[in-house]
Amino acid sequence: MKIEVLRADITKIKADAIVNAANTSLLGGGGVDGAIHKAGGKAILEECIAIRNKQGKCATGEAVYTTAGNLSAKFVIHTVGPVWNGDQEKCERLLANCYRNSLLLADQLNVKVIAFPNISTGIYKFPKELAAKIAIDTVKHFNTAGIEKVLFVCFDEGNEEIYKRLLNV
Ligand code: AR6
Repeated sequence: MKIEVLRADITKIKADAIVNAANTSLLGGGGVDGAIHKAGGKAILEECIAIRNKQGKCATGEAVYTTAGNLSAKFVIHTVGPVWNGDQEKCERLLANCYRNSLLLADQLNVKVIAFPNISTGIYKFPKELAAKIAIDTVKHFNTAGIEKVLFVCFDEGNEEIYKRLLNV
C-alpha cells in the first residue's frame, strides 16, 4: 500500500472513497463533516438518515458508508472519532478502530484509493502528533486485499508537518 501526504480540502480529492470525521448522530456537523455534506449534497444526508433509522447511532470507532453524492469519490466512509478526554488508552484504541474499520469497509467496497482527514484533531481536540502516529501505525499494519493507496489529507500546516516528518517524506 502506498502512503501519501498532502495539504488540501478533502472534498476536492480524487479517490474512490473519502473518509468523514463524523459524530455519533451521523446527521452532519462542522469541520470536515460540514464541508463534505455541503459539497456532496443532500444524497449523503439522506443515506445517513436511512442508516440511522436502521441501526441507530454510530458508535465511536465504528464506520458506515454512503454515496459520495456530488463529490468525485464513489463513497464517503463516515467514522466517529473519540473526543479527547484525557483517557489516553481508551482514546488511542478508539482512534485506531476508526482507521481500521474504515479500511475494512473500503476493502469490502473494492476501493483502491482512500483519503483520510486527520480524524479527531479538530473539534474533538485529540493531540495531533499522537493522532498521526496512531493513523500511520494502523494503516501500515493493515492487511489489505486490494487497497493500493492511502492519502492522508491534512488541512492545517501543523498536521502536514507532523505527517511528513513521521513518514520521512
Ligand atoms: N478537508 C480536510 N480536512 C479538513 C477539512 C476539509 N475540508 N475541514 C477541516 N479539516 P474536525 P473532529 C480537518 O473538527 O475533530 C464535526 O462537527 C481539521 O483541520 O472536522 O473529528 C463532526 O460532526 C482537522 O485536522 O473533526 C463532529 O461533531 C480534521 O479535519 C466533530 O466535528 C478533523 O477536524 C468531529 O471532530
